[in-house]
Amino acid sequence: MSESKLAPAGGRGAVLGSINAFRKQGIPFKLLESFAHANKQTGFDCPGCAFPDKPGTPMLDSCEQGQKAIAWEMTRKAVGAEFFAGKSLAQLQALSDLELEQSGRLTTPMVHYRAADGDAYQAISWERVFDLLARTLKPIDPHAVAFYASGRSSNEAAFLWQLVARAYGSPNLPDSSNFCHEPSGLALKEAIGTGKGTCSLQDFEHAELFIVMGQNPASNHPRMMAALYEARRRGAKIIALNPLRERGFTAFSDPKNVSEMLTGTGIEVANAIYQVQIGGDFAALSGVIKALFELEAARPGRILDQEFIDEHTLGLDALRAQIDGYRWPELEAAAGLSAAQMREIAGAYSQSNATMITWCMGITHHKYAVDTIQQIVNLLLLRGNIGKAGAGAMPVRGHSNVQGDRTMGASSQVSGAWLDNLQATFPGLEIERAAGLDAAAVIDGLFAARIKAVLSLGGNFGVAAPDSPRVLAALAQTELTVHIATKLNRSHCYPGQIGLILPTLGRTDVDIGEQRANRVISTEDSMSTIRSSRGLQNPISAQQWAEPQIVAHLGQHLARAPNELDWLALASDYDRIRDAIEACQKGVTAGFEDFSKRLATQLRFHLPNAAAARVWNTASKRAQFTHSLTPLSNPLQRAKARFGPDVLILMTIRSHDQFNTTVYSNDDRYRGIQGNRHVLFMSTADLRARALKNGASIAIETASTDGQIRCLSGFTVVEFDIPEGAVAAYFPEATPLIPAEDYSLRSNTPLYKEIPVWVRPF
Ligand SMILES: Nc1nc2c(c(=O)[nH]1)N[C@H]1C(S)=C(S)[C@@H](COP(=O)(O)OP(=O)(O)OC[C@H]3O[C@@H](n4cnc5c(=O)[nH]c(N)nc54)[C@H](O)[C@@H]3O)O[C@H]1N2
Ligand SMILES: Nc1nc2c(c(=O)[nH]1)N[C@H]1C(S)=C(S)[C@@H](COP(=O)(O)OP(=O)(O)OC[C@H]3O[C@@H](n4cnc5c(=O)[nH]c(N)nc54)[C@H](O)[C@@H]3O)O[C@H]1N2
Ligand SMILES: [Mo]
Repeated sequence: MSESKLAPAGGRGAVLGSINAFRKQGIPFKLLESFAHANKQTGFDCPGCAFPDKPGTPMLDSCEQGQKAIAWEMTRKAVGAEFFAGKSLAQLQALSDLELEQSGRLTTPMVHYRAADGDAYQAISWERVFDLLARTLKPIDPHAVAFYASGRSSNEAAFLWQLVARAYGSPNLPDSSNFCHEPSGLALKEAIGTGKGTCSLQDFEHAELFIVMGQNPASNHPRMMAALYEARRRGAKIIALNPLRERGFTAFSDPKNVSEMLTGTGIEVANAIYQVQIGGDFAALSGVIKALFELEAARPGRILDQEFIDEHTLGLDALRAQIDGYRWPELEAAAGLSAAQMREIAGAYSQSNATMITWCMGITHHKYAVDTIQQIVNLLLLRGNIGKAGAGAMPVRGHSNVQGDRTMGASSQVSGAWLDNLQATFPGLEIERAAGLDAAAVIDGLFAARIKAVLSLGGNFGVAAPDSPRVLAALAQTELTVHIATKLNRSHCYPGQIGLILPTLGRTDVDIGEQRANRVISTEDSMSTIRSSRGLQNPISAQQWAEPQIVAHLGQHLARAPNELDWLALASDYDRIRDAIEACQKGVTAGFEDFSKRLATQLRFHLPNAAAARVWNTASKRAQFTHSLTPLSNPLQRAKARFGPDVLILMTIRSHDQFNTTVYSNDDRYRGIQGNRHVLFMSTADLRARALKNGASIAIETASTDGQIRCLSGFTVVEFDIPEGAVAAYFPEATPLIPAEDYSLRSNTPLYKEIPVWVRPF
């Protein structure tokens, strides 16, 4: 569909989308009403994305995607024992992701025994769950067990999760960050000494220029879209680097703007969209830096922030030498942009007094993600754009509490100081100190049958991982799989010898059940705001336990020594968990002093960010310009050299109607797609070169050298405004094409967005 025929992003469509979501889930109007009057400050943290919300705004705000996430969690539909009765695994596996999600909330603990007669999940009491877990896990080498966490749980649950794993003896805490912003944390930590974004919500009000890279905020961070819309209205400039002209950038209407709502119009939010080649960002940034050096040479002393550079940084000369070595034709070919375009970006950048660069998965899901993010930092440092109002480096996180999970130590790599603090706070436990396996290493371990058990605090590991059919099959070969989950998903359909599905409360649910005090939980958003969160809806089943309760019972049953810790007492009062968190953060993360008290009285507070205060916790105590040996080529150039001229580069992306592996519908309103998720977006030139017509049925095959055949048929090709040589398809449908062989350098993030493929009619 041509861009002009599409309605603007946001606006009327967004409001209708929210209303429909609640209606479809059968959520009573009365509840919605009480909900509408609740204030975000006292209600729950949105289970959608990690972009902060404005304090004081109502729970039902204008974010369509947040409302969808809430509505789908609040559904009154239930998946109880009756749902599973008589259903074989094959029958469960035959359900689509949408059907699994749509079946409702999990309400009863379920178990599947591979060896038993019959092939259905059966109900099991909580008591038996923990006996079974203790019996099964105790004989296994803890290093053969993985504790995966998705970023939806609370800080309190995540803290207990890593404590249980380490007390049991397993250092393996892979998490959804390994699939997501891992390169961002690593790159920032090395360059500026802080692994988190340096901006706050106020910075959005002061920035003069935003460079938005590899991100589709209209679908995935609508609250950021609204902030960009406001910024554009006040005169800030917005530049997007993206192979696609995402709808939010070309036309967006704020659902709060009545006249735009009534007329169905929107404003062009981005001043310019540069359709960079997939994986061409390192070259594009290098070109912009080269152009900036050219400007500086023409107007010495006027372009770079020399004072900042002298006082705060190291390494500019090496960067300059690297950039000088790049020639414009090479930069143009690798970036997929012209020298004039890169000079244009540099021109806009040189005129802005406060620039923020934001990025998401279009940057991190690549082989050279760490180097690319460090090139972002280089560009920012050249004009002192870190640690001043309206400026900064802003990785926009995915899951609502993915940043918090990491702060809580739910990661395979934590500092020695953290482990020391855990040990000192819990002297009765024997804390495992070894470095653990990340998600990529766990996948390898599953393939090699070294991993015997996988426990998941949320998420859909087998589908979120690359090479999903192989990972699901490997999960089914383990001795034990455990899923603490709100909703049914495909990973649950591939149990190990013993498979458990344990129903839990979500953010929207009132935390009742066992006697517990201070039942408010906390989360941390992408801008390091810790906030309290309290559910508003009564759970649909008393068998849904709160996450901290489940994890504490697990700890109690896995105890290596009697009386090592009274886990249940610890989880009986969430302030006790928070007091333990506070003790463990001493000397590790600043800002947790008086945690419980401040959470109760202030409801939200910020963790300080050293880099934002121009304190550089790097080895040199300076911000570091980084130069790298990254080859100046993009994935298409590299793939053509290996696989021949017909190869294309595939990126797997989200539609407007999904949350990660959770699919809400088969439509993608903003890209004009209806009723089909098995589509491949392709340029006119590539269609012609293959004598394909728009709408043709095709097969896609991965080009790889590992001997595995990965091929998907039944896809429809859609003519789209995308660079020649680049194609796009939705995740998780296209995930079986992604080899779990090659990962992002140093950060081990799967290469979800640079898959060499061939496309042919089918
Ligand atoms: N409603 C909703 N909200 C979400 C999610 C969801 O699924 N649904 N998921 C959450 C999570 S966990 C995350 S991580 C975020 C994801 O948020 P995004 O990163 O916005 O999600 P993707 O769809 O993966 O989009 C990647 C964008 O990068 C572009 N891109 C791909 N490759 C390249 C490249 O090489 N260079 C550049 N410059 N651009 C590229 C694509 O065209 C696309 O616009 O959203 C979070 N919020
Ligand atoms: N091909 C491809 N693959 C990708 C990506 C991509 O762009 N392309 N993106 C990657 C990214 S960025 C990410 S973050 C990962 C996401 O990977 P995951 O986090 O593993 O996957 P989700 O789909 O977010 O997990 C959804 C499930 O979480 C459970 N859940 C939801 N809320 C709660 C809760 O409050 N508590 C508990 N215990 N469970 C809950 C539900 O059972 C639901 O089915 O996927 C990655 N995979
Ligand atoms: Mo993510």
